[in-house]
Amino acid sequence: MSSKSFAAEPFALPFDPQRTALVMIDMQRDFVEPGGFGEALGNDVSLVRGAIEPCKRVLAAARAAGLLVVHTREGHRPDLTDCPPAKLTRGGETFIGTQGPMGRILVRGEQGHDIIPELYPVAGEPIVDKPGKGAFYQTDLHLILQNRDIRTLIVCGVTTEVCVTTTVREANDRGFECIVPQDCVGSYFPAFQKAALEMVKAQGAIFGWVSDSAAIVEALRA
Ligand code: C5J
Repeated sequence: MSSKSFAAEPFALPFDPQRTALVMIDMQRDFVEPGGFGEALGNDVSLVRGAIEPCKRVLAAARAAGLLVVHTREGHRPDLTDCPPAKLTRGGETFIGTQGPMGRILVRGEQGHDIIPELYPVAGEPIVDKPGKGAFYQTDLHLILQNRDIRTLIVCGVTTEVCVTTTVREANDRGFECIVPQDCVGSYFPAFQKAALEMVKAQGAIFGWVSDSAAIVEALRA
């Protein structure tokens, strides 16, 4: 057992840096910049942008500590054959695949689908393209983590109550221990942010731990 641990709620989480990965969920222009999918759905993207700077600090610390860093992107093939009809026309409106200021919304290869420059992957960091909210669904993320014998996931990104906690739930069921730095995740709905984080750590870490960027950076540097 490693002597390192993350300060967290509901209790400290021991970790081994060689078996820990940072998973950066969907920090794409489509979710955090005006003109993308998030805004098309009627959201104020300024609400999620507060996560960018803390994510930058955790990303830098993870890279310096030699952690595996994985980035995910939500989006679809240009012909939308991997987009379920129910997702395409959710709420009676069609946004996915339509033209926006950053190209076709939530379509792979378009400017809006790309990761924001502040958190851009560097060579050697896998990028996992996912058609759904969970990062394990119809992707090779599990295989990538298994091949590196990863056990602990630091999960950052957007949005907290959608793709972040869907992924944490999927990971927990697959035997990973997940820690979510609360300032590194963002929601368009402050009440959902609060409730989603409460749910993660409730009942003795029912599906994960909650911490913050300062505690993660400190533990990675120790
Ligand atoms: C959403 C996501 N909110 N990345 N996607 O539709 O959370």
